[in-house]
Amino acid sequence: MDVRSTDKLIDPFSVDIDIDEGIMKRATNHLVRKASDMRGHYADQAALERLIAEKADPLHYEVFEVPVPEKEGHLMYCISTLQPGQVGEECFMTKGHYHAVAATAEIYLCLRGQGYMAMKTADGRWSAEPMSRGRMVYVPPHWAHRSINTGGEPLISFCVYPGQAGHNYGDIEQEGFPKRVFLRAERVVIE
Ligand code: PAN
Ligand code: ZN
Repeated sequence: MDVRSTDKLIDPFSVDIDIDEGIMKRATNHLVRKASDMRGHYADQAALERLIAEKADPLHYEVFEVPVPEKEGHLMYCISTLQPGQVGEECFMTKGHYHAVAATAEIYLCLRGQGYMAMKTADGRWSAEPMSRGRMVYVPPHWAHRSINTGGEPLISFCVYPGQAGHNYGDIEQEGFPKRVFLRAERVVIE
């Protein structure tokens, strides 16, 4: 089938990424999540409120995109940059989501930092893959995913996923993830 009959033909393009800073230059979409956007996600809610009050609602994570059409055949991609820190003993993390089209996978290539990609299925399977510079995590179709920063510097990833995937935050907000990642006496504890 001629793609031009079903979709708009777009021109090739390129983007510049600052791999060390975790910034996509001239990004047209820049999503910023602050600590206050994370209410309901951490075990210690009082610690989150203290962080918001005492550190002036600090930056939590950012996503940079130069978007492409959200259609089958395209590849959506972004830079995801998660700050280091803890809420109580729990390491900073992203909200996490299933894809709205659940049968779509994602590739995360870690560019900087240390952490985990926590993943779960609706029927209760759970997994955590370590993330560090040069490590690729494959998130299979139907797995919700959340990145977690266990290190002292930003956790930066380049992510690629099908254009039509979309994001479903509601289901994982209801279900939560079965395990959390903590730093206790400088040791990573997953429980
Ligand atoms: C990533 C995530 C990004 C932010 O681009 O969207 O890391 O995490 P949340 O979306 O869970 O807030 C991705 O997985 N896209 O599909
Ligand atoms: Zn995703």
